[in-house]
Amino acid sequence: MSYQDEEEQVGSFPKDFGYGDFEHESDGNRVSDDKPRILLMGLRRSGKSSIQKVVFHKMSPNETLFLESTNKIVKDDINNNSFVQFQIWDFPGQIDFFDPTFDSDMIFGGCGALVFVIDAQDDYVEALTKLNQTVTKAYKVNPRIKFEVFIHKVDGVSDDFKMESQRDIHSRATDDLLDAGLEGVHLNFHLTSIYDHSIFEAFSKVVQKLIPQLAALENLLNLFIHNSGIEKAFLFDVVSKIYIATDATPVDMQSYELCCDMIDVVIDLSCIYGSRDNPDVPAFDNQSSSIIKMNNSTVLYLREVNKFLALVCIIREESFSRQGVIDYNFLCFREAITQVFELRFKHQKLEAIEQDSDNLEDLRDFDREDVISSMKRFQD
Ligand SMILES: Nc1nc2c(ncn2[C@@H]2O[C@H](COP(=O)(O)OP(=O)(O)OP(=O)(O)O)[C@@H](O)[C@H]2O)c(=O)[nH]1
Ligand SMILES: [Mg+2]
Repeated sequence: MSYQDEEEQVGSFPKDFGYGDFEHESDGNRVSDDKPRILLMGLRRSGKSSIQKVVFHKMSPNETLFLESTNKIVKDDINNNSFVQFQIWDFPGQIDFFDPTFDSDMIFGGCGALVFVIDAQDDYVEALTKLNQTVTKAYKVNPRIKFEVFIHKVDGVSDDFKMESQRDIHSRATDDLLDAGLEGVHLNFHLTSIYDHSIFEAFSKVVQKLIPQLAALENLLNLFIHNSGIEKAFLFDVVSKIYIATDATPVDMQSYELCCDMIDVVIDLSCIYGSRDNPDVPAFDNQSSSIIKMNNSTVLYLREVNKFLALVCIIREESFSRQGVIDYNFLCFREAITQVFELRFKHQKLEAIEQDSDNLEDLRDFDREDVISSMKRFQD
């Protein structure tokens, strides 16, 4: 088995708006151990490469029709120096675990999440057998792997069929694992399609589980929305449009779609008009912000958090009349996020386990002490 580097230009991905300098930092064959790895596996033509190109390289879904079958493991470094740091390994569909060149210790050893893609428009019996083989093999090498099953291409099927196939795949897959003696393994299921936002939502959930600071980020978002009279807030990775954290209120797909669309509008407008005079000015910078008033008395509010992250909030119009409080609290929030970053970098340098847990304590303390006291309370 060999590896190849991701090609330089993929589909319609605009070169001027990507992960920039941090992209492809590591050299081709080096396996970087510090970054969690997400493996994309599944039968041939199930849609693995399409998912990777659409989510991380802005390829339009229709262009995936022309993708060639993958014949080697393709490594892609998603390294934007923020919380979203990992590698995606796109596997060929015909992978054979019994091939002596398949180094399962190396492949599954440093793996954070294994995404297994099943084509819902096809007969999935063979896919379930492969899923079982894959999970069994991977779990033996590394029991900490998060197993995520994407029931994919659900754009072409009815809602009833979606629900029925999810139920059927879920029960068969878990029964097969029990038969194989793997009681402790938990599979997460997601209904996905590259033709809508479901693939971004599912990938958001996969990526979030790999962010050790997730609890701290959620905590900050909760504090921010409660103190600012905000309905919902998402912290977005701007390039991929996956949300790396949100507050504790439930996510509804429509709100997520609205916020994704807002990012598109802001980036597109900035690309067209923002850097007209100076092409070196990035489309997203610390001046980036946007307010969109909807016709249902809500406001969408976007603010830049850092080079790669944006906060997008849904706010009731009457609450937005206190924009001063929201803006002030946003500055506290941004400052707190910066501190989480700094702690993260410190954390990455610490090797001893005791030191690690001390530092995690720091993170928790910092949430309560610093931020609560600095945020202004929103009052009706
Ligand atoms: N309708 C629909 N088609 C999709 C979706 N995702 C991928 N496809 C199509 O599925 C076909 C196969 O996609 P690939 O991404 O090449 O599949 P793969 O799993 O990488 O295949 P191998 O590299 O051969 O293992 C392409 O024609 C895609 O356009 C989806 O969500 N819905
Ligand atoms: Mg492929």
